[in-house]
Amino acid sequence: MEEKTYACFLGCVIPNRYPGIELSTVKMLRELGVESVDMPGAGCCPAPGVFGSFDLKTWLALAARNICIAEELGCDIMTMCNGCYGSLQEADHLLKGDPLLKDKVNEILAPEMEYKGTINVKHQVEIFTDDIGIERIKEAITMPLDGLRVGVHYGCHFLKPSAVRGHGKAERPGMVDALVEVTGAKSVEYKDKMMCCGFGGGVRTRDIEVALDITKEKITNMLDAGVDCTVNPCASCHLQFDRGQVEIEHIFGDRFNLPVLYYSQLLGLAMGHDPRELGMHKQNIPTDPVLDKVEGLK
Ligand code: 9S8
Ligand code: 9S8
Ligand code: COM
Repeated sequence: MEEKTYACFLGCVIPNRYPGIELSTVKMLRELGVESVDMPGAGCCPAPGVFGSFDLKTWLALAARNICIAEELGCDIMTMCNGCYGSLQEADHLLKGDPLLKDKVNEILAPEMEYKGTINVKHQVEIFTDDIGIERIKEAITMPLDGLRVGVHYGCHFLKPSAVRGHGKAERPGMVDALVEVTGAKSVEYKDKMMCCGFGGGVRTRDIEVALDITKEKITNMLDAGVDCTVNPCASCHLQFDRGQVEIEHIFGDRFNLPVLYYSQLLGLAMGHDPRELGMHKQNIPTDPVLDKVEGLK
């Protein structure tokens, strides 16, 4: 694999709430030969379901501004949140395919910036799968997570709209399941696996009870299938499942205690790292049950 450096797009949730997502991603990618650099001055992506629902022109110009920062760095963008990926990948796709739209956006960005269309936007899952590859990850596993039952949650924006994202099979994807299973864990099938976590499209902001009711249903479906934890590739889904369980207890009285791991945290455990090095102690729901389940962890 040729060595590659990505511009690391953090978005809002990771620096403000889940530093462990950045920490574990940057660490694991580096160990697997992929470097990343900061994006000075980057802002909100902006969130597709929130900004996009109000004003598409503003959404597009702000997304293009972030892409310009990576163009100046000369790097493709790496995202760790489906919403950030959704906004930046889609904005890039629209601008590359429509010169008139590009001119309009550049009028807004001028004179400070100009979108040129010289880089690509990637999701962490694509970097692990396509740049690094399952075989190379397999060689790096020193602490196989045998016996661990995982409920994989993909989230909506990574796969949809499928014509724009281009991963195919939006209803039966396999990418994250394969990345989970290479660690030795089992990706367990459960009811309505492809359902939203409840966060999306501004639902969480508009009506937290409706959002959490959806989250509660997803967690119940996973627990019914006998999972030990849930694993996601999206900072916003991560927040909705982790912080969401505290809010669910507060609003509905149900206490689930289902450990929530971001994908690179799961991989980090399998690559022999201590949970603290992966920022897992910074979360709301204790992740100890995962450590108890796998012999040798802790
Ligand atoms: S940035 Fe601002 S709100 Fe968020 S984390 Fe992901 S989506 Fe993009
Ligand atoms: S947050 Fe992440 S991608 Fe979304 S819209 Fe439905 S699911 Fe959870
Ligand atoms: C979810 C982002 S990842 S948003 O709520 O749809 O904007």
